[in-house]
Amino acid sequence: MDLSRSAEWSALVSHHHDIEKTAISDLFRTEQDRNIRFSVSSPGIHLDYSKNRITARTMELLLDLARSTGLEKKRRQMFGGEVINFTERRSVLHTALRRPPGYSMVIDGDDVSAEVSSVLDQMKSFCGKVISGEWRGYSGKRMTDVVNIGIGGSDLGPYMVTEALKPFAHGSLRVHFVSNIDGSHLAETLRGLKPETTLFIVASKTFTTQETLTNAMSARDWFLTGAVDRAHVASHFVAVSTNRKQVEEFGIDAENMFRFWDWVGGRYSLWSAIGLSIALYLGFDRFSELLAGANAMDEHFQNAPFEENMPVIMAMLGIWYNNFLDARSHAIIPYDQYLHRFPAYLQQLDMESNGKRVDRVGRETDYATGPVIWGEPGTNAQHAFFQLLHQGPGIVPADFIVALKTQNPIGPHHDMLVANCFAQTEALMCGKSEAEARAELEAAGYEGLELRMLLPHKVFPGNRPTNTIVLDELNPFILGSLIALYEHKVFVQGVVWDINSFDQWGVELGKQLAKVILPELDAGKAIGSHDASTNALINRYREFKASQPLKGDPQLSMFD
Ligand code: G6Q
Repeated sequence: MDLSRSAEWSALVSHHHDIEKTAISDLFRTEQDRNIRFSVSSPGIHLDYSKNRITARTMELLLDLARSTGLEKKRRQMFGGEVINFTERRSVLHTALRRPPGYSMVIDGDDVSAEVSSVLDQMKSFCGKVISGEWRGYSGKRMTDVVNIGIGGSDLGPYMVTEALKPFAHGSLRVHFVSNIDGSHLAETLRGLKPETTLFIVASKTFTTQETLTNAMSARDWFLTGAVDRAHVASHFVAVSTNRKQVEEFGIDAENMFRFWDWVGGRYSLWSAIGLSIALYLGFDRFSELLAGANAMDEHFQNAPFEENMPVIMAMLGIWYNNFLDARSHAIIPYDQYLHRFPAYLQQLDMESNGKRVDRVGRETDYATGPVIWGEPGTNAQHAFFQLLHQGPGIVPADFIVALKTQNPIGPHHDMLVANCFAQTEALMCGKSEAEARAELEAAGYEGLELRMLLPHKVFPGNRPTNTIVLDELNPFILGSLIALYEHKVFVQGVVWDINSFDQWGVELGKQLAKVILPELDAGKAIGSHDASTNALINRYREFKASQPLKGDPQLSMFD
């Protein structure tokens, strides 16, 4: 289908011309029930999308477009385990990881549901042993610290969730995350930890990722500085992977390996055994609540009519701005410090899924696809980049996320946080007109040339769109739902843009590139096989290395 030449697309183009000059604040004046009409709820989550540049007609046309792309069928195909990730010949079944027990699904002869519940049982039993202290380290002590070693999808989700749900941790284990190949990440994480009480989770779907394997090997060296005997690795290193052979080659007992499957994409894997660090930190019951919350959103996404379907609505609003109002980025502003890693997590989820420029038949699209996702928690963000949201050129649609209940009711803090959140969305919508700015300046005693000089700088154009997502509370169930909401939003957009949201060839390239240069950094003679810039950079580093006095094994000296 030629999306940008379809009747549904053209209808949106002309509708945009019709309402281009309409201000959201004017619509509020004429539509008394606007906030009710443009709000939708699912268990624990309320989305108010009334502060958008939309009318009822806009939503009708956007949903027509969604329907015209076969969204209902493609949704069924995903949930039904069809091979929708066709460039990798894989099903996309992260939703099966959070289905309640008692359903049945067979893919390629494998009983998916039975496999999922067997790994969940293994996780539950392992978490029970580690948390209770039954699982002992080599010196007979219980574990106090868990270090998850993984990167990308094997890091961002669990890290974000454990940060978000800190108040729900049982408190007998600390959790740490090492992802970067920069040795400083590992060194700073291990500082203060003791080998005898540290449990490492090596989390890698492929078990071939350079960063993760190198960090794991260095962690094992550090561990052996205390444990000495390699046999002790068995009680301090476990693996989460699809690659049993590589796990065993690394020296991890297959007994201590938690499986998952190639039908779980890396960025969709926190629901699988990749979430082991979450389950250890919160306890298995809390992890189950996270899964139940995601499942509740799966149900909502599958069953709610498009008009009341939160992921569909958010996706189509994104398409409205991206494709019809030329907004190329989307901000995520959680008014919740516990969600400080949520924008980074969503960057991967969204940009790795929909950052694609060719459609499913390989043609370059003549329409924009995945926007740049960015953001930081409020209120901090207000004191930083909100200037651009309010007065910068163009619009940056933004999601404001806030919880009704705080986990830390200290004096006026939560009221102030909430007030700032609501005030910002109101200000972004209303702006400040030239007449209002002039009146303010005059009241402050400005006149003549000085007033005219200042005036344009004091005007806020307004009409800047936001969604407000109000959570009852940031708890495991609701966080699970919130994450699944964004997963499905990304899915819907991928369907409309006719791209494969589930491969990541751009990431695979990154896994290859450094392999060529790494050995050249130790070459005896100058490198000349790249472009002049790359050659010079390599040679500059080679010369620096050669000028350094020889040390012992750099790997071990880090832990001296
Ligand atoms: C996610 C991506 C990517 C991946 C990492 C880690 O969807 O594929 O972020 O998760 O590159 O890969 P491994 O888990 O295989 O180490």
